[in-house]
Amino acid sequence: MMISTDPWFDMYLCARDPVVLNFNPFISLNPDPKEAYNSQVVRATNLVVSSIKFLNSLNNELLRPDIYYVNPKWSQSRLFKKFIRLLPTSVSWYGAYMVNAYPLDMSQYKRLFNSSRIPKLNKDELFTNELGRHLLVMRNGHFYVFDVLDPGGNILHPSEIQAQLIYILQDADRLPEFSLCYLTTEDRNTWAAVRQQLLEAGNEDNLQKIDGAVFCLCLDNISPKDDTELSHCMLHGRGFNRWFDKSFSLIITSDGTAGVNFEHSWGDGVAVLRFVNEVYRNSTRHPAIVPHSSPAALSATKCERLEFKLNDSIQSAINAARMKFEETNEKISVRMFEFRKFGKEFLVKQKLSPDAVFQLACQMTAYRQFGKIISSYEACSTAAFKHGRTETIRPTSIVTKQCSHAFVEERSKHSVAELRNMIDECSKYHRRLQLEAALGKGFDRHLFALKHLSVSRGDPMPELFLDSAYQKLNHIILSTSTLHSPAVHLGGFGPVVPDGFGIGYNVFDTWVGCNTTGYLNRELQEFLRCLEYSLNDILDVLEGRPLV
Ligand code: BUJ
Repeated sequence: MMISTDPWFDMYLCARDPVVLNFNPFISLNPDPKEAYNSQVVRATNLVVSSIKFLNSLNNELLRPDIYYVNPKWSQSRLFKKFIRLLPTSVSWYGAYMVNAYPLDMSQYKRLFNSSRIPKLNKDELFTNELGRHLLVMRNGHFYVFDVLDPGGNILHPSEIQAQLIYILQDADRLPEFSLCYLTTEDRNTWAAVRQQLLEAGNEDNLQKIDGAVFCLCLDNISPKDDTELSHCMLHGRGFNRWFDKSFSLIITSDGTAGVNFEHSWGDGVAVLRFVNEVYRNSTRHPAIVPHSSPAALSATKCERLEFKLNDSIQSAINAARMKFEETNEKISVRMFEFRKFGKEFLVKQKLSPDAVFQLACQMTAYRQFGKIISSYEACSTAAFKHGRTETIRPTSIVTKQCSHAFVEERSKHSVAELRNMIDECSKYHRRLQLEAALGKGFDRHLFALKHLSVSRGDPMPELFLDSAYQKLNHIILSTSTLHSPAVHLGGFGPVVPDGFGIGYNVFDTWVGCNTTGYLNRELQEFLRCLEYSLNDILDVLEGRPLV
């Protein structure tokens, strides 16, 4: 049976570009505040245990629902929690609605664990094995699996998980000649064909173990020296220690830095962020092991190293994938940006929307750099709806164009009060766009659905979709996404077009930060230079100084 979100799944699953860089984003975690808990094995063990606790809560339907609170203070209120708990499930939604709290769709969570995207010719498939009880661990390009749950759903003792991880770190001391991982960086049709060869060569059991594992833990043999290196590591890594098709991979570097790289077709940032928040909180507040905990004796459980049968044809496919991957990695730049002169607190006092101000700054920047407005995208969750995924907020509008034009081309023509007024208008308008998108009143998914209907009926393509304006609108140069969380250190994703930028950002309490990616390194650098200029201009006007 066709369900209403199938076309959106198809959009992802039919895409033939590699998932790495083109689709998979990453979110990296803050370090554990207790310094000594950040060694690779301690952090990995604690995060694995917290992740499995999350999985158990999910499976036992004990996970608190995701709720959007119009008045966030309610989220902390015991009275509210008690009130909701007492209501029968059939009416709990109405109870929450009465106090302006809106339960969100959580249907994506069923694919968070035990899931993989399987490459198939022309359209991939999503696979989930709810019965899988084993963890997939990658080290130096080798694959290991061991059970982290017993048949009754009990978590393996943390000291045993610790022992298995220590064993794996010792065992995988060198790289394999051919690491299968590179195949998951391939374009999807090529990978689908090689996967078929792998199956025919007798690797079915191993592939099933990978696909159905609870998740993939990547124990990396690298200590990133700064946030740029960390972003490269989390976004694409070196290819040989990732399985990019897994619903998510928890990556832990040698210095205990943790992050999640996730495949995007099954779900969106909201579900992954909830998971990240919970495991960060649980692993730091209730760590399963402490730095001097002794690992269990190994005999209690079994850890299996997966050995693959690779013929000449598969080996050359791995080599080809590796070459392509390394070539693409050479081209992608990651640049961090920090603006320390204001943040959310200042903007809120100015009665402005922090998100709107950041987006306006991006619009001004593009106007300054390219001399025109360009196609821009801000991701917005539509989890308020059943099976909701995302809508696009279009930060480019008549008001942002006028404001950008005034700031870039007519710097001395307008009074400070006039410029301030324009910023206010942009903020108001952006708030409206955000609300409309979240409430399903954006236009992008509407047009997407109309196009889908037309194609599925075999109609000739309506002119609208062939129009150059429509093409331009969908050649997204500025692809942006934001998230706020005390658990998150960094995040990022690749550009969606070869001449575009991927911009993960956050307006923090006292500063503005973004992590940007792009294939055009010089343009990306210039963008960030102009962004700083734009934010300074905005600050000048907000503090009553004329533009110079
Ligand atoms: O729009 C969609 O349907 C999904 C989008 C697609 N796209 C990434 C192309 C916009 N997916 C998401 O929005 C998920 C992105 C998850 C990562 C978000 C990263 C945000 C980074 C915040 C922290 C930055 C701090 C920098 C400090 C220097």
